[in-house]
Amino acid sequence: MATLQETLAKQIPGLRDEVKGLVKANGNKVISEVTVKQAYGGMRGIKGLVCDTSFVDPEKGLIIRGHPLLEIKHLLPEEGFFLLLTGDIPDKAALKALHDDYDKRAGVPDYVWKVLEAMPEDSHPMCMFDTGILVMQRESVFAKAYEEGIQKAEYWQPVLEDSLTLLARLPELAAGVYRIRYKKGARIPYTNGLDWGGNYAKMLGVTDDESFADLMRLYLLFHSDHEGGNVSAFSCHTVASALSDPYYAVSAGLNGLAGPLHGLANQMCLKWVLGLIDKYGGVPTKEQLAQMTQETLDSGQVIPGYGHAVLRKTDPRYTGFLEFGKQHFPDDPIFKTVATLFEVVPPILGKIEKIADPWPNVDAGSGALLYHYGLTEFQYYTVLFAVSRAQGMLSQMIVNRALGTPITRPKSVGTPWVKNFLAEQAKA
Ligand code: AMX
Repeated sequence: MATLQETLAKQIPGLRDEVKGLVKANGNKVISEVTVKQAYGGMRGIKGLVCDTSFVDPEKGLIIRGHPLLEIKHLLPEEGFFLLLTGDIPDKAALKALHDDYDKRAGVPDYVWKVLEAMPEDSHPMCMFDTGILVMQRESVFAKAYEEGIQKAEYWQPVLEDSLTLLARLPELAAGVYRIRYKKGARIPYTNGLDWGGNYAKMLGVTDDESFADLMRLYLLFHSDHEGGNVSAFSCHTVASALSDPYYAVSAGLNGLAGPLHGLANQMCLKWVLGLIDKYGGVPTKEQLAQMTQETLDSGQVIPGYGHAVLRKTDPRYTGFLEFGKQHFPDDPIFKTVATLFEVVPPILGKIEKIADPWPNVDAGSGALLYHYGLTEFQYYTVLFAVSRAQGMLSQMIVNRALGTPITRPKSVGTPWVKNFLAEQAKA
């Protein structure tokens, strides 16, 4: 089978023709309407973006290029990246070529470590990770090619180059952030010939337990993409649409991921669960969990790890993590608490009319698994999410540059405009 680069080069002309033809023949057909509520409400549900890498079905959850996530959970995350980008699962030779390519590109430059080591000790790991990415921006081959006058039809090639370099380096950067921020001793070097998730697990240096590497592989696959409209993907998309290079754009997306309603929810979730165990001196009973859920809601806070803007059923990513925990350490107290919350929280949230989705999302369970292996610094958890999500953001970016997607610029209106529009409508 062809390499990633060759596969894309073969696919792109046909993809361009297909989209061009679609728009030419149907450009004025309406696929979505916008209500006043949507305009004021985070544009929820408006179909105004195209994303071919993945789709989130409200009932079934994440579908990557037609494959429901739990049906492909055996894939390595880098196989998932190949799939996101091309729609094909790589065969052995194509995967080996990708691994060899990563091996050649790996190696976070020394100047990055100097910057990170100079940051204040209480810096958030997400800020350090993002900073590391931004500092490497000077290496962007896309930015250089653009300056030198590259043709629009070729943009995707240096964007792919930057993407592969970034992906090759992100596990090392993220592991380095962990070891610097939490004073874990010398950084552990990248190992040539080891897969992406296995390498990351090794460089973190948390445990030698091989099942931790399996968890990392699962984690890095599960968080990789969630269609185009979530905060990180959409932010990244908007920034990249200005032809900012992948370093700038991924960093922008990850700044959104660092919000507590998005990727930071996994940190918040574990903090909440640990607080529950601490309060009750062990695994709380169902009654105690119900009481604390109610108290958290009454204090005006959200229950982290529950609810979703698109999903209306249990997130299959949560189901996958729950299965992993049940298989490897069903009696771990934190895992047990997380599993019991699944029985307790949805009926309570389900009774609150305004909550559209009472079910657990990806962040409800992942932290308990990481904690079990000794990765207890939960402020760090969003960095793991970030390494994974970079694969989705970059795949979407490469496709968009291949298609020549223009700069993002929706129209905004003011409240007087809305009032006037409604008054005119009432008259008509
Ligand atoms: N606990 C308490 N209240 C919740 C809730 C939860 N888990 N989920 C939703 N609500 C509330 C909202 O805060 C909102 O209240 P408001 O009208 O008073 O502001 C109301 O219910 C309606 O919200 P919604 O339409 O159901 O959800 P949304 O699309 O606006 O927001 C999300 C989705 C994820 C931000 C929200 O469910 C939430 O805050 N969940 C907790 C945080 C979390 O787990 N985030 C991670 C999401 C997955 C990810 O990106 N990693």
